Amino acid sequence: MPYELPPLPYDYDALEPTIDEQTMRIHHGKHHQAYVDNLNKALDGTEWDGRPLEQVLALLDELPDDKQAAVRNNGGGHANHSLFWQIMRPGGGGEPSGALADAIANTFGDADQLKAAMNDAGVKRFGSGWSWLIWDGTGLAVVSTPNQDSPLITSDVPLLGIDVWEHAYYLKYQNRRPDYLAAWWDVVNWESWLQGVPTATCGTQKAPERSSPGRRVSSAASIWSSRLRERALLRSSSPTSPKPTGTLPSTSRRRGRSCSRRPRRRR
Ligand code: MN3
Repeated sequence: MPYELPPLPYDYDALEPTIDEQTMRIHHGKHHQAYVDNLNKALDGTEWDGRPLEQVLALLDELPDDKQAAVRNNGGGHANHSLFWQIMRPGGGGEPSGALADAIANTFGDADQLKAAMNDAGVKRFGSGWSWLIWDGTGLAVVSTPNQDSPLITSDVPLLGIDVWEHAYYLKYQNRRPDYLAAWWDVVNWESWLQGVPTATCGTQKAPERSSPGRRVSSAASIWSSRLRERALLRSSSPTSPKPTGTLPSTSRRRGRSCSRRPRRRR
Protein backbone atom coordinates (compact mmCIF):
# COMPACT_ATOMS: atom_id res chain seq x y z
CA MET A 1 0.00 0.00 0.00
CA PRO A 2 1.48 3.32 -1.01
CA TYR A 3 0.32 5.58 1.80
CA GLU A 4 1.27 4.94 5.39
CA LEU A 5 0.45 6.41 8.75
CA PRO A 6 3.35 8.66 9.77
CA PRO A 7 4.59 8.15 13.32
CA LEU A 8 3.88 10.91 15.80
CA PRO A 9 7.03 12.99 16.31
CA TYR A 10 6.41 12.91 20.09
CA ASP A 11 4.68 10.67 22.61
CA TYR A 12 0.92 10.43 22.85
CA ASP A 13 0.91 12.18 26.21
CA ALA A 14 3.43 14.85 25.19
CA LEU A 15 0.84 17.54 24.49
CA GLU A 16 -0.80 17.22 27.91
CA PRO A 17 -2.54 19.08 29.40
CA THR A 18 -3.61 20.95 26.27
CA ILE A 19 -4.48 17.78 24.37
CA ASP A 20 -4.99 14.63 26.40
CA GLU A 21 -3.30 11.31 25.73
CA GLN A 22 -6.46 9.36 24.97
CA THR A 23 -7.56 11.88 22.37
CA MET A 24 -4.16 11.70 20.70
CA ARG A 25 -4.16 7.88 20.66
CA ILE A 26 -7.61 7.66 19.08
CA HIS A 27 -7.03 10.59 16.76
CA HIS A 28 -3.73 9.31 15.37
CA GLY A 29 -4.15 5.55 15.67
CA LYS A 30 -7.81 5.24 14.69
CA HIS A 31 -8.98 8.30 12.77
CA HIS A 32 -5.83 9.05 10.80
CA GLN A 33 -5.22 5.34 10.20
CA ALA A 34 -8.72 5.03 8.77
CA TYR A 35 -8.09 7.89 6.33
CA VAL A 36 -4.91 6.16 5.16
CA ASP A 37 -6.62 2.79 4.78
CA ASN A 38 -9.59 4.21 2.91
CA LEU A 39 -7.38 6.29 0.64
CA ASN A 40 -5.39 3.19 -0.26
CA LYS A 41 -8.60 1.29 -0.91
CA ALA A 42 -9.94 4.04 -3.16
CA LEU A 43 -6.82 4.30 -5.32
CA ASP A 44 -5.95 0.60 -5.43
CA GLY A 45 -5.68 -0.58 -9.01
CA THR A 46 -5.95 2.90 -10.54
CA GLU A 47 -3.26 4.83 -12.35
CA TRP A 48 -3.26 7.23 -9.40
CA ASP A 49 -2.05 4.61 -6.97
CA GLY A 50 1.28 5.69 -5.52
CA ARG A 51 1.37 9.21 -6.88
CA PRO A 52 2.30 12.02 -4.48
CA LEU A 53 -0.78 12.94 -2.51
CA GLU A 54 -0.50 16.66 -3.11
CA GLN A 55 -0.58 15.87 -6.82
CA VAL A 56 -3.63 13.66 -6.49
CA LEU A 57 -5.48 16.32 -4.48
CA ALA A 58 -4.57 19.15 -6.83
CA LEU A 59 -5.88 17.09 -9.76
CA LEU A 60 -8.90 15.74 -7.93
CA ASP A 61 -11.33 16.63 -10.71
CA GLU A 62 -9.39 14.45 -13.12
CA LEU A 63 -9.90 11.33 -11.05
CA PRO A 64 -12.63 8.87 -12.01
CA ASP A 65 -15.99 10.23 -10.87
CA ASP A 66 -16.59 7.33 -8.53
CA LYS A 67 -13.26 7.92 -6.74
CA GLN A 68 -13.39 11.66 -6.19
CA ALA A 69 -15.47 11.75 -3.02
CA ALA A 70 -13.44 9.03 -1.29
CA VAL A 71 -10.14 10.67 -2.21
CA ARG A 72 -11.36 14.13 -1.28
CA ASN A 73 -12.35 12.90 2.18
CA ASN A 74 -9.62 10.38 2.92
CA GLY A 75 -6.76 11.88 0.93
CA GLY A 76 -7.61 15.21 2.48
CA GLY A 77 -7.78 13.58 5.89
CA HIS A 78 -4.37 11.99 5.42
CA ALA A 79 -2.75 15.23 4.22
CA ASN A 80 -4.41 17.37 6.87
CA HIS A 81 -3.47 15.14 9.79
CA SER A 82 0.09 14.54 8.54
CA LEU A 83 0.53 18.29 8.77
CA PHE A 84 -1.39 18.63 12.04
CA TRP A 85 0.98 16.39 14.03
CA GLN A 86 3.94 18.43 12.84
CA ILE A 87 2.61 21.88 13.60
CA MET A 88 2.20 20.99 17.25
CA ARG A 89 4.96 20.22 19.71
CA PRO A 90 5.50 19.73 23.44
CA GLY A 91 6.43 23.03 25.02
CA GLY A 92 5.14 24.90 22.00
CA GLY A 93 3.39 28.22 21.93
CA GLY A 94 5.11 31.54 22.34
CA GLU A 95 5.53 33.88 19.44
CA PRO A 96 6.54 33.33 15.81
CA SER A 97 9.91 34.67 14.73
CA GLY A 98 11.82 35.64 11.64
CA ALA A 99 10.21 35.82 8.23
CA LEU A 100 7.04 34.18 9.45
CA ALA A 101 6.59 36.81 12.16
CA ASP A 102 7.17 39.57 9.60
CA ALA A 103 4.67 38.08 7.18
CA ILE A 104 2.08 37.70 9.93
CA ALA A 105 2.67 41.26 11.09
CA ASN A 106 2.27 42.60 7.56
CA THR A 107 -0.93 40.68 6.98
CA PHE A 108 -2.70 40.56 10.32
CA GLY A 109 -0.95 43.17 12.49
CA ASP A 110 0.45 40.68 14.98
CA ALA A 111 0.24 37.04 16.04
CA ASP A 112 -2.64 37.72 18.43
CA GLN A 113 -4.76 38.96 15.55
CA LEU A 114 -3.85 35.90 13.51
CA LYS A 115 -4.89 33.70 16.42
CA ALA A 116 -8.17 35.60 16.76
CA ALA A 117 -8.88 35.20 13.05
CA MET A 118 -8.14 31.46 13.06
CA ASN A 119 -10.12 30.89 16.25
CA ASP A 120 -13.05 32.81 14.78
CA ALA A 121 -12.92 30.77 11.59
CA GLY A 122 -12.84 27.59 13.67
CA VAL A 123 -15.76 28.61 15.88
CA LYS A 124 -17.85 29.60 12.87
CA ARG A 125 -17.17 26.37 10.96
CA PHE A 126 -20.54 24.64 11.20
CA GLY A 127 -20.10 20.96 11.88
CA SER A 128 -16.70 19.43 11.18
CA GLY A 129 -13.76 20.99 9.42
CA TRP A 130 -10.55 22.95 9.75
CA SER A 131 -9.30 26.49 10.33
CA TRP A 132 -6.22 27.32 8.26
CA LEU A 133 -3.41 29.76 7.77
CA ILE A 134 -2.54 29.39 4.10
CA TRP A 135 -0.26 30.86 1.49
CA ASP A 136 -2.60 31.41 -1.44
CA GLY A 137 0.04 32.26 -4.01
CA THR A 138 -0.04 35.98 -3.32
CA GLY A 139 -0.03 36.23 0.47
CA LEU A 140 -1.15 34.79 3.77
CA ALA A 141 -4.81 34.23 4.46
CA VAL A 142 -7.05 32.61 7.04
CA VAL A 143 -9.70 30.29 5.66
CA SER A 144 -11.75 27.39 6.88
CA THR A 145 -12.70 24.23 5.04
CA PRO A 146 -15.53 21.77 5.68
CA ASN A 147 -15.04 18.08 6.44
CA GLN A 148 -11.53 16.98 5.39
CA ASP A 149 -11.18 19.33 2.43
CA SER A 150 -7.50 20.18 2.10
CA PRO A 151 -6.15 23.54 0.93
CA LEU A 152 -4.07 21.44 -1.47
CA ILE A 153 -7.23 20.81 -3.50
CA THR A 154 -7.20 24.47 -4.49
CA SER A 155 -3.38 24.50 -4.73
CA ASP A 156 -3.03 26.64 -1.64
CA VAL A 157 -0.17 25.94 0.75
CA PRO A 158 -1.31 25.09 4.28
CA LEU A 159 1.00 26.53 6.93
CA LEU A 160 -1.08 25.97 10.06
CA GLY A 161 -4.33 24.06 10.41
CA ILE A 162 -6.48 23.51 13.48
CA ASP A 163 -8.70 20.44 13.42
CA VAL A 164 -12.15 21.39 14.71
CA TRP A 165 -13.76 18.00 14.33
CA GLU A 166 -15.22 16.92 17.67
CA HIS A 167 -12.86 13.92 17.70
CA ALA A 168 -9.99 16.41 18.11
CA TYR A 169 -11.23 17.89 21.38
CA TYR A 170 -14.45 16.38 22.73
CA LEU A 171 -13.02 14.11 25.45
CA LYS A 172 -11.38 17.04 27.22
CA TYR A 173 -13.34 20.07 26.10
CA GLN A 174 -16.75 18.51 25.32
CA ASN A 175 -18.83 21.13 23.51
CA ARG A 176 -16.47 23.98 24.32
CA ARG A 177 -14.81 24.38 20.95
CA PRO A 178 -13.76 27.99 21.68
CA ASP A 179 -11.85 26.81 24.77
CA TYR A 180 -10.04 24.16 22.72
CA LEU A 181 -9.14 26.72 20.06
CA ALA A 182 -7.83 29.18 22.64
CA ALA A 183 -5.76 26.46 24.34
CA TRP A 184 -4.43 24.98 21.08
CA TRP A 185 -1.95 27.82 20.68
CA ASP A 186 -0.09 26.55 23.76
CA VAL A 187 1.20 23.67 21.63
CA VAL A 188 1.64 25.41 18.28
CA ASN A 189 4.99 24.69 16.65
CA TRP A 190 5.81 28.00 15.00
CA GLU A 191 9.05 26.60 13.61
CA SER A 192 7.44 23.73 11.73
CA TRP A 193 7.49 25.62 8.43
CA LEU A 194 11.27 26.02 8.76
CA GLN A 195 11.87 22.36 9.51
CA GLY A 196 10.23 20.95 6.46
CA VAL A 197 7.12 19.04 7.28
CA PRO A 198 7.42 15.27 6.99
CA THR A 199 4.21 14.24 5.38
CA ALA A 200 4.49 10.60 4.39
CA THR A 201 2.32 11.48 1.45
CA CYS A 202 4.79 10.70 -1.28
CA GLY A 203 4.00 7.53 -3.13
CA THR A 204 5.71 4.47 -1.77
CA GLN A 205 8.14 6.37 0.39
CA LYS A 206 7.94 5.29 4.00
CA ALA A 207 7.31 7.73 6.76
CA PRO A 208 10.43 8.94 8.50
CA GLU A 209 11.52 7.54 11.79
CA ARG A 210 10.96 9.82 14.71
CA SER A 211 13.64 12.43 14.33
CA SER A 212 15.45 14.27 17.06
CA PRO A 213 15.48 18.05 17.17
CA GLY A 214 18.08 19.45 14.84
CA ARG A 215 18.07 16.40 12.60
CA ARG A 216 14.70 16.82 11.06
CA VAL A 217 14.86 16.46 7.34
CA SER A 218 11.98 16.96 5.00
CA SER A 219 10.90 13.47 4.14
CA ALA A 220 8.58 13.74 1.22
CA ALA A 221 7.86 15.71 -1.88
CA SER A 222 5.48 18.29 -0.66
CA ILE A 223 3.73 21.34 -1.95
CA TRP A 224 4.28 22.78 1.49
CA SER A 225 8.00 22.21 1.27
CA SER A 226 10.07 24.36 3.54
CA ARG A 227 11.82 26.12 0.70
CA LEU A 228 8.62 27.04 -1.02
CA ARG A 229 7.23 28.43 2.17
CA GLU A 230 10.42 30.24 2.99
CA ARG A 231 10.43 31.93 -0.39
CA ALA A 232 6.77 32.72 -0.16
CA LEU A 233 7.05 34.24 3.27
CA LEU A 234 10.18 36.17 2.48
CA ARG A 235 8.47 37.65 -0.54
CA SER A 236 5.40 38.57 1.42
CA SER A 237 7.33 40.10 4.30
CA SER A 238 9.67 42.27 2.26
CA PRO A 239 8.13 45.44 0.86
CA THR A 240 11.12 45.99 -1.43
CA SER A 241 11.21 42.52 -2.94
CA PRO A 242 9.73 41.81 -6.36
CA LYS A 243 6.01 41.34 -6.48
CA PRO A 244 4.99 37.73 -6.26
CA THR A 245 3.81 36.21 -9.49
CA GLY A 246 0.43 35.40 -8.07
CA THR A 247 0.84 31.68 -8.54
CA LEU A 248 2.87 28.94 -7.06
CA PRO A 249 5.56 27.49 -9.30
CA SER A 250 3.83 25.78 -12.17
CA THR A 251 5.23 22.39 -11.31
CA SER A 252 3.67 22.36 -7.90
CA ARG A 253 0.55 24.21 -8.90
CA ARG A 254 -0.48 21.87 -11.61
CA ARG A 255 1.57 18.75 -11.63
CA GLY A 256 2.87 18.53 -8.12
CA ARG A 257 6.46 17.66 -7.35
CA SER A 258 8.07 14.34 -7.91
CA CYS A 259 9.83 12.57 -5.10
CA SER A 260 13.18 12.75 -6.85
CA ARG A 261 13.04 16.50 -7.17
CA ARG A 262 12.04 17.24 -3.65
CA PRO A 263 14.16 19.80 -1.90
CA ARG A 264 16.15 18.69 1.09
CA ARG A 265 16.80 20.80 4.08
CA ARG A 266 18.95 20.08 7.06
CA ARG A 267 19.00 21.94 10.29
MN1 MN3 B 1 -8.95 14.91 13.01
